[in-house]
Amino acid sequence: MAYETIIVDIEDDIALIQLNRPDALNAINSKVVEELAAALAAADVNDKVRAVVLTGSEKAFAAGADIREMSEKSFVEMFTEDFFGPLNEAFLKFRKPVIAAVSGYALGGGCELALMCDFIIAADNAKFGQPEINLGVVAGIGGTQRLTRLVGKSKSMDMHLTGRFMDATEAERSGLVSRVVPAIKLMPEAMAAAKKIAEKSQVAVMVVKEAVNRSYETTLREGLLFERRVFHALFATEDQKEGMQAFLEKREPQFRDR
Ligand code: DAK
Repeated sequence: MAYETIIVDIEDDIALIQLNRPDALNAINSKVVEELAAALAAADVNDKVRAVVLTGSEKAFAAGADIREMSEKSFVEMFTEDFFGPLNEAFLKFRKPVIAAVSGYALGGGCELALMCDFIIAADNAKFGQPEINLGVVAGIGGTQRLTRLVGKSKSMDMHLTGRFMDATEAERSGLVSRVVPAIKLMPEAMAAAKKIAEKSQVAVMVVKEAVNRSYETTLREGLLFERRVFHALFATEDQKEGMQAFLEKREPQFRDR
């Protein structure tokens, strides 16, 4: 499918989705939302896709929601159009792993888009921020919730209230990103991580994603029970037998997603 605002390239089990609005620093408008949701839905049903890497440009992962598009909107328009709602839903529904490869600005909705991914690999030039306060609004697609869970109340309040940017070093120290690499190595690193995931049993990969995400939704006791039960359930798969047998035979496992 041809898209206007994103580029999708599927190769070697990985879907690489690149935001492509360079003139607006990849600001997220309705078309981006529509196309990202469509690309994820397509990747979900495509057996050739085992992991997704989402990226932007060197200068900007995404500089936020498109201020030009939303500046004149009324409450009724925002509400009835459910502005940005479909993007959140598309990520919540998507069961394969998504890695955000962030270079440059990830601000406002751009930071929140990265936070919707399963983990973030950042280039050393990455800058994260929730500067909506400077526009007289507040984060609207997860910033006050997801960022707070990752970096804690104090730092989240600081980011949302002052609108300051966080560099890659601080982002890694705070638990916002999983690793920081030199900008030139960002895409090889993200693609290699996706490739590594693609080699695993897809059933186990999807279970990991569900179990980790469950930790945000439930009590520790319920989460531990959920984890134990899915661990038990994986013993019904051929991949569990193959994985453990391969270890005992000192060879690489051949997973078949069964
Ligand atoms: N929207 C539209 N255009 C943007 C943009 C944005 N967010 N960010 C940058 N651009 C455009 C600029 O207008 C400029 O366009 P031209 O003037 O050349 O036509 C071009 O990109 C280059 O930007 P600059 O000239 O400003 O580049 P600089 O290097 O000088 O500065 C910057 C880079 C990233 C520091 C600066 O552009 C900047 O501060 N951008 C705005 C960052 C920002 O405030 N982001 C938060 C946006 S508010 C919701 C869910 C989510 C949201 C809202 C509602 N619901 C569920 C209801 C999210 C809100 C936001 O994200």
